[in-house]
Amino acid sequence: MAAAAEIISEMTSTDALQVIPVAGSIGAEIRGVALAGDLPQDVIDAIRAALLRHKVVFFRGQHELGDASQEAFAARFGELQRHPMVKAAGESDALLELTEGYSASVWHTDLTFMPDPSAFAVLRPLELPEFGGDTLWANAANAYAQLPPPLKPLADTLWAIHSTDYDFDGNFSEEYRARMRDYGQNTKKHVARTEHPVVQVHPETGERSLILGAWLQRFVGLGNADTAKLFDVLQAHVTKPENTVRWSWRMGDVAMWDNRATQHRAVPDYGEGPRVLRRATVLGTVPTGIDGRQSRRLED
Ligand SMILES: O=C(O)CCC(=O)C(=O)O
Ligand SMILES: [Fe+2]
Repeated sequence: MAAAAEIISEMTSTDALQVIPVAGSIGAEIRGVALAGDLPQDVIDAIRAALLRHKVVFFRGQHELGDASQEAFAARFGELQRHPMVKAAGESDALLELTEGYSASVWHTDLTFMPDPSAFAVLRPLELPEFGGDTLWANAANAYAQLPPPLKPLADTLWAIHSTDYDFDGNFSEEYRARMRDYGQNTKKHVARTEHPVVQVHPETGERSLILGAWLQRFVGLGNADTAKLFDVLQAHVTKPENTVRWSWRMGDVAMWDNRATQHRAVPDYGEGPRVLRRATVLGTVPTGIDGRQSRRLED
């Protein structure tokens, strides 16, 4: 693997930092950094650069990282975003806990029902099953870049309504829904609905990404049947295996992804668990389409 390693040179505190791609389209492991420490700004900048390029980065052996230091590390990349519906985990201020009860086992981009979905997420395991329970990420920028030419103009003009209806349609366990802040277990209610461009321009890289995912309820101007078929056509370009990376978790691992250029999902192949992870989320900006129009929250 040494040949594949990009050693980030011109930096002082980052001499030990290595960025090693782990798949062809997306994903790199970063070695030589302890996330629980008080990291110098050039290390944070190097991590951010690797993240923008590789879309998801992985760190091993971060056993020192706890709730507070996970939050503190994430906060180096921007303002923390609390989940709008789910209480923070344990004593933490802003961490979302993912357990067997919360099935993230469908492809999604986080928080797309919001007008300002997250920019970054930092995820670490607290308990892992003996086998299975991997996480997959897909490169949404490559998916757009590699769309067959006749599909590009179609995607370019599409907008979609993303809604929390998904959360109330039986997709999450009762245990999980019971943890939803201020909402009754069986309430069917729009907590948030937002209209987003399907092709979004990344605020930092300028790359275009195909943003779809589980909260996408309907394409604007199309009914449910056409939405379902067109969704499948576009989504297949995002999730094809060669556009993804699959991570087999070990204790001490940390994954961090750029939510503006990816989708991800858990693989529920580990029986009854236990499988517990905690996520810190960094607030993003309001997405912009290629014509410069921005996403907008829909009122009921
Ligand atoms: O449980 C997983 O592997 C993925 C969790 C997830 O979707 C998230 O942390 O945003
Ligand atoms: Fe997620």
